[in-house]
Amino acid sequence: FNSSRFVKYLKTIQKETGNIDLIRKIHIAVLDDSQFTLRIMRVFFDMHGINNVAYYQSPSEFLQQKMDYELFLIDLVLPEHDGDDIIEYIREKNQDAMIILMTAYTNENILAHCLSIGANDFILKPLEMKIFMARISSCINHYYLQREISIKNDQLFDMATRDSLTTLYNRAYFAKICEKKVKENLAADLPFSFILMDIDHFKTVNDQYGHLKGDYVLRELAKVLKENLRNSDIIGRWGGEEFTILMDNATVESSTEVAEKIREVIEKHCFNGIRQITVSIGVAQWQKGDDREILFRRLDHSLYLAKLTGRNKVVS
Ligand code: GH3
Ligand code: MG
Ligand code: MG
Ligand code: MG
Repeated sequence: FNSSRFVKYLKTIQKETGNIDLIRKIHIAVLDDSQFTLRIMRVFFDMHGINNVAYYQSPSEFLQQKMDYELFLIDLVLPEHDGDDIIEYIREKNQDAMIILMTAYTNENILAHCLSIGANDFILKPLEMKIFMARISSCINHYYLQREISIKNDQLFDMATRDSLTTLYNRAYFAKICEKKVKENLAADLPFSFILMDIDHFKTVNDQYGHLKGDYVLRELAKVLKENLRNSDIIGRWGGEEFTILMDNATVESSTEVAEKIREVIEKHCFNGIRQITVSIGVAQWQKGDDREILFRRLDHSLYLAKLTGRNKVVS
């Protein structure tokens, strides 16, 4: 066969279906120094209506691209480059992409090496359309499955660690991060402090405006906290209308200042037609010999004093 006869012959072969719709959605890069192979592949893809394909004949041109394709089809034997260098390069830039090697070269050591450094599969040349499309389908299915699992994993993690109303960390996860942070701060010999905050007379907000408006106040208050704290501060929803904050690198003085600022911001914040909201706050710095229980007992006590002595205030 010369190349045009081969192309004609290919067109007579019954179209392979597989999961073509999925393949049409992704971005594909092909790198092969053979014009003939590129032409064959274009025919394969065109026949299946797969148009999101970039064809590269020159490795140096290919290497100038962003490696943001989802599928790479890479020739193993290239001028001035080895396929395994290219695979390593792609993998370094793109952890998730599928990489399929195309080769007429069947040295088992080289193929095994390529798979071990990041290729997902290989296809032997000469390319046969059914096998070619089936391999790609199978790789893409795997790719989508992995991606779905990873998205679901992230969602599960959020569900397990965050409070669904405010999206702040829930109590269990806040406690877990604290354990880690406490160790880090103690090892670095840095001061760190905790804030415990409770909304004043929140029950009357629910009674007066209804539970949904009460929920809105909790969400809005969480937003105010996020906006007024540093990224390194860890905010958790401790319970119903109680919030905790762990402040890195903060003495009792500096965290009391922050608590006072937050108290003021909340006092002045407009909660969309709902009466003025105020909070009472307890502050405590971690001291030598503390454990979480001792520290939270001190925090609780400070908060209790803030409530007892008039609310809308900070006690440390
Ligand atoms: P104090 O100033 O002494 O803290 O008074 P308070 O009314 O805020 O105190 P209390 O702890 O008695 O009431 C807390 C209220 O918070 C009771 C509960 O119905 C309400 N609450 C707890 N979680 C939620 C929630 O998720 N949504 C709404 N809307 N209300 C909640
Ligand atoms: Mg080649
Ligand atoms: Mg309370
Ligand atoms: Mg309260």
